[in-house]
Amino acid sequence: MRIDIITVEPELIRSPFENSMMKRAIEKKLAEVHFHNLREYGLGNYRQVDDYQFGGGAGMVLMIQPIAKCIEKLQLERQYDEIIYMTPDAKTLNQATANSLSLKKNIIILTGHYKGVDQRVRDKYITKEISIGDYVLTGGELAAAVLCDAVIRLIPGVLGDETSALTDSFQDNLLSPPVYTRPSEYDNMKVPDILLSGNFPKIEEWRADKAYERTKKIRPDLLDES
Ligand code: 6GU
Repeated sequence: MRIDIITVEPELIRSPFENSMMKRAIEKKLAEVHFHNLREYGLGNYRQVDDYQFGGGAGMVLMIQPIAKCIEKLQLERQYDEIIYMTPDAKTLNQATANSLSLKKNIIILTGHYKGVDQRVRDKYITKEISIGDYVLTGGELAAAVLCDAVIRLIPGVLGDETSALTDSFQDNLLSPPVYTRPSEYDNMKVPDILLSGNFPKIEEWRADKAYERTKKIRPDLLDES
């Protein structure tokens, strides 16, 4: 999978890709990530990328021409399955979206900044808009890193069996059950006997019950979805 990220803050977003799971995925050539500094496509000697909004109001808006130039240059080189715009005024990212994006070959992610991008960018180029939650970040860069983490870890071969994404919270719309490790007793708090019993069918049953219990208590809305 190839991901092209268009941003005005490439340095802000780089480090998650240089560590941990995403670094390994890139080293194994299961994912390829390229950063494009929007400023290099800016207008005039000052490489302008934003301007005041028509109609007045606080905050700058990213202009269409630099974004168009960058996207169209990329499109000359390959076909893109999705051109995604990260913005708080969109549907919230969930596991189903991450699963479906992990099957794509080439995607572009455009990150907004300031007041966002000129609406005509969204109308002309964007095929999917994603928010990562109901709160406002200063820019879409960190949100893009979150999206990439959620997607890249699902690419076959990125995770080993022992960390398989198939047992994650949300993969079946349930939160994960509690987990324990040594010691089996700490400060009078004991690990549930069932987990030490060696009875694996019973352990799986216990985990399923706990996952359901936890979901019902903390995120009952998940039980209503599908
Ligand atoms: Cl994708 N961008 C920004 N700026 N804020 C957000 C977001 C995205 N998702 C949640 N808050």
